[in-house]
Amino acid sequence: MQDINIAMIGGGFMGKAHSLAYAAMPMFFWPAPVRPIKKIIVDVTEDLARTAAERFTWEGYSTSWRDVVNDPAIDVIDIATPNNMHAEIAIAAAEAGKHIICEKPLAPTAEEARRMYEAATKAGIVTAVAFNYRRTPAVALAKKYIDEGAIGTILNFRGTYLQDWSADPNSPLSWRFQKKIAGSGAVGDIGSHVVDLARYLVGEIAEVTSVVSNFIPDRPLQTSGFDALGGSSQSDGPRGAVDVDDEAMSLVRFRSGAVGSIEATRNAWGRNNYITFEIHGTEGSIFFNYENRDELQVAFKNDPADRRGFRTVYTGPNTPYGESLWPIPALGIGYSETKIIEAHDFLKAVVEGGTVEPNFRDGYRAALVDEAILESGRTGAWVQIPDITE
Ligand code: NAI
Ligand code: SOE
Repeated sequence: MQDINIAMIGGGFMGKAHSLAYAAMPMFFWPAPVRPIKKIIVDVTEDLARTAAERFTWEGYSTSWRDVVNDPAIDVIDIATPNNMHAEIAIAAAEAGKHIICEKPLAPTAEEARRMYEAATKAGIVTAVAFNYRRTPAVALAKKYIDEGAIGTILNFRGTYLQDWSADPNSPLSWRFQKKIAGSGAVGDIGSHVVDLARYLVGEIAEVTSVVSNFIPDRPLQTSGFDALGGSSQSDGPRGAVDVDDEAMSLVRFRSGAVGSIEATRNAWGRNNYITFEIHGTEGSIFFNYENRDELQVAFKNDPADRRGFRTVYTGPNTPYGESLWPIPALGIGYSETKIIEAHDFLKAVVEGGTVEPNFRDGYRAALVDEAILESGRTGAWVQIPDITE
């Protein structure tokens, strides 16, 4: 089994998720395509980097992503920083010939995403963008049914990503509310996941029209050294401006002629990680809700009329990725499993010299859709998604 030396930039929330995925990948996928070696983790201060290395079991740590990107011992760069650093690190890593997995959204703007895609294409490296929800087995099962024609020609896709961690106006001014770091708000942060699912399941989006709103114009400045998502409510102290969107609702038209909607908000009390899609086709329908992620709801036109209706299929050993996960359906798929599968599929492509999806091309296309949603929110018009020339 080949060793692949990984360096990860950013030791926060995703630093934890990706570290766990590299450690667990060979336990699930055996024989594993590679042995992932967690060589170096990078963060902004000595203390953060050392703590991340110790906690997430990396061999070493650094405070200089540039040194690490140019280290000849490193094969793969994993970018898990806030969005504003993705492009600079990825372009340097591509120029150094490293394979790259980058967190979503690929970049704060489509222009930066384009530069990342072009640098990667020029370097001939393997890339992945971490839209991990595709890797939920029930989502992969939905894709299998669609590809097999089980629901016929797709007519309609209704997708949502609803959370409530920022619904309290006194929850802190995370970097996710600052345009210079995040690029956009709910649109890039969570709407992008729905855009990815829509592209994966239905195909390219041709045009969008949207309502994009901000309801909470300022939030308390953070006092701890860590970025907090929701959690602590602070009604005292200085506040800073929120200059990104809180919420977006879009109508979309796919190139296939199918229509649909995409909604994203982090202010929906009672919704936690409510990623849903309902897809209607000429032969049946599919419904998925990530909060019940072992389940896929399906309804087929050809069922006998007195039995027709949604039924639940639980993912397990006989559904996608089943042979590597747990031996009994509904034993429980978690967020970690989506990241473990993601790490497997990416590293397999690295060692086999292949490609994996979603990659930087997909990240760039998703960024174009995000940008069209935001533009339509400003103008009220339908906005077309430009073609990518290869
Ligand atoms: P975080 O704020 O928890 O962690 C980011 C880490 O990067 C921090 O430790 C920070 O100090 C470090 N960092 C910042 N600038 C750096 C630099 N120049 N060099 C080295 N380290 C640097 O953020 P989180 O939640 O981990 O988000 C990171 C990325 O992952 C974002 O792009 C976000 O959108 C994405 N994300 C994706 C998720 C998914 O489900 N696919 C879930 C959560 C985040
Ligand atoms: C916050 O909305 C967040 O951490 C997003 O950044 C992730 O992409 C999402 O999957 C979970 O929620």
